[in-house]
Amino acid sequence: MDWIDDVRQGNVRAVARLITRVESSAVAAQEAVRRLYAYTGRAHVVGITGPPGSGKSSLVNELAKAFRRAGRRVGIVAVDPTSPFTGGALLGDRVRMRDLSGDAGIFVRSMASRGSLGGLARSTLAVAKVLDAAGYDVILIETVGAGQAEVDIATAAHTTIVLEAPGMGDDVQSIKAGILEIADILVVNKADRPGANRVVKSLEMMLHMALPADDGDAHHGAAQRDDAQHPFVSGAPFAAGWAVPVVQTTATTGAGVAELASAIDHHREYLETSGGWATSERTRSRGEIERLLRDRFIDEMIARVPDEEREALIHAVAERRLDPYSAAEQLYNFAAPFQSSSIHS
Ligand SMILES: Nc1nc2c(ncn2[C@@H]2O[C@H](COP(=O)(O)OP(=O)(O)OP(=O)(O)O)[C@@H](O)[C@H]2O)c(=O)[nH]1
Ligand SMILES: [Mg+2]
Repeated sequence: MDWIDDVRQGNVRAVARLITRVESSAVAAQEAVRRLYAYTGRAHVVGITGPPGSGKSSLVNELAKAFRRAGRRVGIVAVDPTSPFTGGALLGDRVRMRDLSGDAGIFVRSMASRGSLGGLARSTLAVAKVLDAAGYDVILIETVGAGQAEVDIATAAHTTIVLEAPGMGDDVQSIKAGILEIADILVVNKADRPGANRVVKSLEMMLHMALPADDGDAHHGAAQRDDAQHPFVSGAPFAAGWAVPVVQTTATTGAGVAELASAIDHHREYLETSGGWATSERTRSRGEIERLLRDRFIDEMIARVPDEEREALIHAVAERRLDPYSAAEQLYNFAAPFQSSSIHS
């Protein structure tokens, strides 16, 4: 039969095979998403970002186990992992047995973001869609919290978790102001370490200061993200609002992980009851289309403009013989692939 049926039935080998194909070629990714997209949209996509070494992988391991205990199937995508997932330890005995019978409850895939312009690997979202279509209920995407990756994950996920930990260059100053705009849930991991309370306090203070004077609602996360571009349809306000929780965890012992798992579930419920889920889907769709377009433009440009000419333009800009706008315009005109002028939706 067609691979589609195998993937939709959650056949682990078929899923693994398809993901390998999706990762290896943009054409394969396109084909896979085109055929599977109609079967996606059920999974809760959760992004986990934070500084290197803050415990993202350890926490994702523990979260996966917590969701498994609740009978949920979990897909994990780690972008640019420097620390390996624990593999065997990840799968509890029962899960491992089911894994053997071909019904794995946890699927883990690591990928490098190398070659991608933004922070997310090009194929990350396609891989997440394969897992969604394969029936994984929760998809955890780990990315290191740095620049574009952070922004990308926030537009790609329904729920964005930002991790902090004590002893990471430490102190309030090291916590970037921008995280409040992307975080739906803040986590202070390594709660067993000295200084954890101070990090919690700093975050709570930042949250408090960020709260607008009276309309304290309709403020955070997906709501705010989309609101910036598209005012809500009137009559569908975020009545209850979402108060960003600060959760303390110790990934090495599992302490606080159940609370985090339930905060994640609450955020989903909040999105569903507030209309935020649909908003989040639009935000995600917009972000993804933009990323795909950007990638294609760059690909097109690279394919059409010989390396030497591109390098010559770069040199000219570096040496102030040409300004960057003019260089970009030349490349754009060279590569612009537009021919057709009609759009179908
Ligand atoms: N004490 C303590 N150590 C922890 C905790 N969580 C993780 N660690 C340790 O911190 C180190 C980094 O953990 P990782 O899970 O690899 O962190 P990460 O954020 O995934 O790291 P990168 O992927 O490299 O950015 C490991 O040695 C963990 O064992 C915790 O809650 N308490
Ligand atoms: Mg990691």
